[in-house]
Amino acid sequence: MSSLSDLLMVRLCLLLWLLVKSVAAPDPAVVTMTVDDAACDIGGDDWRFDCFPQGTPAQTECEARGCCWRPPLKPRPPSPSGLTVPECYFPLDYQSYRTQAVSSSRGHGQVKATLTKGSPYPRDVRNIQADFFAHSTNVLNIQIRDADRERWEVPLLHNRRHCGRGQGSAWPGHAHSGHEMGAGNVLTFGDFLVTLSKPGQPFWFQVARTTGEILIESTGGFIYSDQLLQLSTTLASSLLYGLGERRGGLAVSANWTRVALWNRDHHPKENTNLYGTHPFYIARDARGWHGVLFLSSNALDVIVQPAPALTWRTIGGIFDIYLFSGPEIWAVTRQYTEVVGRPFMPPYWALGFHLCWQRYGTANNTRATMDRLRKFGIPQDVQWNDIDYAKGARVFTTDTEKFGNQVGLAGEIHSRGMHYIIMVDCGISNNATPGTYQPYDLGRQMEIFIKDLDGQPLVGRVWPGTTVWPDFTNGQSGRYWRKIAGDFHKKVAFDGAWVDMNEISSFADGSVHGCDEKNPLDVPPYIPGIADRELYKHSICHHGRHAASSHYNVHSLYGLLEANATYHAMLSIRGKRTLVISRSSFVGQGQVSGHWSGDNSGTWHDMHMSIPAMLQMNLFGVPFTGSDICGFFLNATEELCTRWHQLGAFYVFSRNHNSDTCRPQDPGQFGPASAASTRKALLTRYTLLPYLYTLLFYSHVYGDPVARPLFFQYPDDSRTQDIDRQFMWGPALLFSPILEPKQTSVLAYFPRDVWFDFYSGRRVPRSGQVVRLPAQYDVINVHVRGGSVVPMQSPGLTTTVSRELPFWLLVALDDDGEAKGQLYVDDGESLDTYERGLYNMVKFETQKNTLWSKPEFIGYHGNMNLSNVTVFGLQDMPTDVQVNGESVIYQFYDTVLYIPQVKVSLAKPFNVTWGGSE
Ligand code: MIG
Repeated sequence: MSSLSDLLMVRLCLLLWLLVKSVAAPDPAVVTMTVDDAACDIGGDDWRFDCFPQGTPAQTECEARGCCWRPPLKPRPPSPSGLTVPECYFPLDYQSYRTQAVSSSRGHGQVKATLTKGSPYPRDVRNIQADFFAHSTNVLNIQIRDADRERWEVPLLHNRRHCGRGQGSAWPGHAHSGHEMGAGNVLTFGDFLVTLSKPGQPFWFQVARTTGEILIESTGGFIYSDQLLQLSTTLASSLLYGLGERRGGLAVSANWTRVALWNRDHHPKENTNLYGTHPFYIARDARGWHGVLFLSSNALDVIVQPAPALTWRTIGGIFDIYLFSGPEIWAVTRQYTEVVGRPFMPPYWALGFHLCWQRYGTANNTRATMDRLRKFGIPQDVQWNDIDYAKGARVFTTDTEKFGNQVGLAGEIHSRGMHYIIMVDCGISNNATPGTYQPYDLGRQMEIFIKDLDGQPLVGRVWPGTTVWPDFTNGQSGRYWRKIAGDFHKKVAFDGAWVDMNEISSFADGSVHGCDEKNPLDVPPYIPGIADRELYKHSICHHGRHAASSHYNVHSLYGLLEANATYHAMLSIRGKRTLVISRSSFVGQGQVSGHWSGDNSGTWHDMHMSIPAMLQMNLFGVPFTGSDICGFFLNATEELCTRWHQLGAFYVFSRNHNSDTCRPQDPGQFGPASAASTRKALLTRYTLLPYLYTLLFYSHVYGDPVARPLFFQYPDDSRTQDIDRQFMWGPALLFSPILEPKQTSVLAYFPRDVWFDFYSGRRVPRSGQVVRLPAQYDVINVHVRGGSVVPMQSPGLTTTVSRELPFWLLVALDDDGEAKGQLYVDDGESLDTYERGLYNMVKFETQKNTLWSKPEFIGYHGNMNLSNVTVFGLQDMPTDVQVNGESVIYQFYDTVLYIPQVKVSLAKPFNVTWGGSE
């Protein structure tokens, strides 16, 4: 890999070359195809930007594109994602657009540029307009549009101006951003310094922080054609995270990685596109961290190469790029979620344990699984039913003959203090007798379905046979969905919805009639490196018509739009918070739903991969995420399933789900030893729910990840960079699960800090290194960071019970004897409790042998009883312990102080002191 000075050299060369060329070059609109030899000496393989992503071209084909064709200087085998050093690459002087004019006004800079060299793709955009907006002090938005006509633009659910062409004044806050502009082509927007190309020069830009660090700089062959848009930029370092939904390690390797993004019903597998699209990365730079979002709903290739540099290549829409200045890593996720939307606040019950199986088949079998958990004393809050509840798999119907009494089942689940979630597929059967299936009849009447070219609903095939799909970009779709969900809810009182198959997934590729091979929406000139290299494979035709645009443009947004409609329908039907879990996801998904990682398998590898799957979604502002515990496909062994429940007990979204082809795998299926282990892990989870809920609250308000990679908490410790076998909840808890068979111990890395075993309070003797921890069959290692106050609660078998039990506090002291923490409490289900002030926020601080509570806001009047305080990390046994000045009983073992009868209300200030030795 190149050293820093090499990189600087290359950048300088590139810049000089561009300047020289821009002076010397003849007038625009001349399409020359001769390639200057010197322009092909670009300073090494790492800087080759692929000019022929279709495959390996012949030299003549390559040179016909005005590109350089040379074997790599150092040939290398393809990377795991199939890339290697391109033979055909852009020359240094590849000029596609020439700058015509640069202008700026407060908070806005603009470049107009004109095509000088046609790209190899049909329908180049001739005149482009690049707008640079200060979205806020720390968010810069770059939009490059066709100056002459409108193109597809992604409508974000939140905080987004109206789609419109080029007007600068855009959205609230814009006009007030109050940032000063520099002179000429160097502009200042809040934290950003933007340098733009000058008239006559090739179109080019660079974004740095005002503190000097270059974040991105355009390079390597800019293309803006109708169905191929490409922009390469330098990267500030080769350490970057994000770019999902993607299976694999957390960090994205800069060693020729291609991440293809296109929502697809595909079981999680490395190096292919999965259910969701999140073209967002967080990268290290010279000062800290910054983030970049490439907001596109069209199929994408993202290529990362060792220069380090990154290429965004998409097949529609406009260039719409957001930069987030950080510089702290947590600031990046806050800035990102400020733009794309912050996560919904889940109901408290959603934090409990969830259980599902695709093959219960009947209400009685569903009840039996809950009974089995009860028998073993295993907590459970939510019972689910898959599509087998529905008659002929038609959503919003219940199969009373086959499935039995679903209405009664829902009632019984509620009477147990539990909640009920059902599957809601988006494919609506079109083959029922007219007048018998309201979702179809009403949808036809309202003309709600996605249309084929002939104006009739586009027909594909899912579980109920042939189906059509609601168009959630249709202005009436919310009303439609609310009506059919609401009518069904009058019978079966479900509390949340599981939206599946919404990539869109169809068993008939394209439609029951296939697609139109000649239609460039179905078969575009270039298809990114997605599975099967076919856009509509296992989906619907991309010429399909939505109110907003073609399916070609809307496809990857569909799951977000459906989840949004479902979320709002459920809120209005129940008048309370709900839980929507969606398989397909897009930028901003966290506002309306959680996510599970789809059809994984019962293998140790899948279990391991569930950790980065959850952590990446947390970085994307979709905290409520987990994987099917024990795996969906394949039979999980007792050992795997036992270990998996230990890990899954600490997914933010904790659910065991299983396919219809597998043996049952609920936690009661594997005998007493396994059940006891699962019970223990889940009781630990339930004990920690007040802390988890507080984290979800912070996520709702600030967008902070709930489950966190170690690097997020310790970004300056390079040893945390690739850790994906451990993870944290917020800043206080560290989980180190067993991820391999036949182990009784686990290697865990402890960043330099104070750490205590959660169960015993014993301090981990060393940190800043890997430690071997015992992990018997019924143990998952959980550690608490010294310096934290963790709010807890006596566990119950449901949250309905546990919410009424007393709170506990765990005080883990750091080396100065200090600790801090927060507790957020509300009724767990009313809407907008924070926004309406119906909550409590209590802060805790420990200093000099005293724990103080500070109720900062009290607006909720339910259970706030505190019964126990435990302190980890004391040097000496106290001789007296007092609560609000009154001596109380206590116990002391080793370095741990237990105070069992605190008996105060967390809604009022109190203090606990453990004195004596001073
Ligand atoms: O084609 O509803 O990922 O969790 O059990 C399979 C049946 C359809 C896929 C989901 C899975 C669910 C299954 N669904």
